[in-house]
Amino acid sequence: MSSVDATRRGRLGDRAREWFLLRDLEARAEKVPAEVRDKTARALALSAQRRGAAEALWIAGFPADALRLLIDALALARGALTEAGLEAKASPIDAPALDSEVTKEHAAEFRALLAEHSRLVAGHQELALDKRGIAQKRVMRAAATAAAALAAVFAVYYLVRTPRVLKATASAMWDQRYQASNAVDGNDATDWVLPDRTPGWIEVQVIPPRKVARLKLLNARNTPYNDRSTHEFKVEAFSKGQVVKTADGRFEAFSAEPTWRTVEIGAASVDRIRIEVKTWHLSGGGFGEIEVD
Ligand SMILES: [Ca+2]
Repeated sequence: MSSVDATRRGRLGDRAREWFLLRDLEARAEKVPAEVRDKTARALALSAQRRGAAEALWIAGFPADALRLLIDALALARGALTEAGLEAKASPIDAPALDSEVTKEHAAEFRALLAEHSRLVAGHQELALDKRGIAQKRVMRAAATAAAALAAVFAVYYLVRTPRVLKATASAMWDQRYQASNAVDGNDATDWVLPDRTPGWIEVQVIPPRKVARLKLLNARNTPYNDRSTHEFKVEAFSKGQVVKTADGRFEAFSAEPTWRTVEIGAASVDRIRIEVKTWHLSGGGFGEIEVD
């Protein structure tokens, strides 16, 4: 790293620190006695008001008076700052009396005076803020920066994250209220249910394909009827069309309470898992939820 880079980096660091801590601003504010600060702050406020009026007049087509008012605004700001010992005196500026006497050079001068006014006011913010005002400004800046950082983190998160989804299809369902998607909706109270006393299967697509350690199955209950759940089932996990794991399992009895079974899978790049309902308790089989870990 060159010394130029180091200096530049140092300057950036200083500016960032000042942005958050406002130490320079506070130190400068402390140097100005309270009564001087109040008087100067009032003069600067009046000066800002005149500048606004000058800009409005310029736009409305009264350039001569606009220029005079802006010169007046500038003189007011500079006079107050000179009195407070914060700025050097400047020589007076002349302005034409009639709009017809305003030239291109005067237009350029108007713009230059606006810039000079901004510089004077922005360079002496300490006069508009007491210690409490600076503390408030510091809090506002920290809060704004924290909010911006949080927004950036979320933006990056949503950009880079891959949505992980399970998509379910089934051989059949009792009716529209018991569709396959009920088994992957994250709601224990909704079931996928097969037609009465019929074997069948439900299949989940694992999007994107990933390593699956285990499958978790919540049995159906068909609340509030409590008349259906799976008894014996068979699991097949697939990767690119190949079966990578098979397992048999069972739920011993019907239970109106939510009942989970875990099936160890331990396979990589699983893209599909099929669960076959072989037998059932009471009127038919189904599942409340299917999860993969
Ligand atoms: Ca469900």
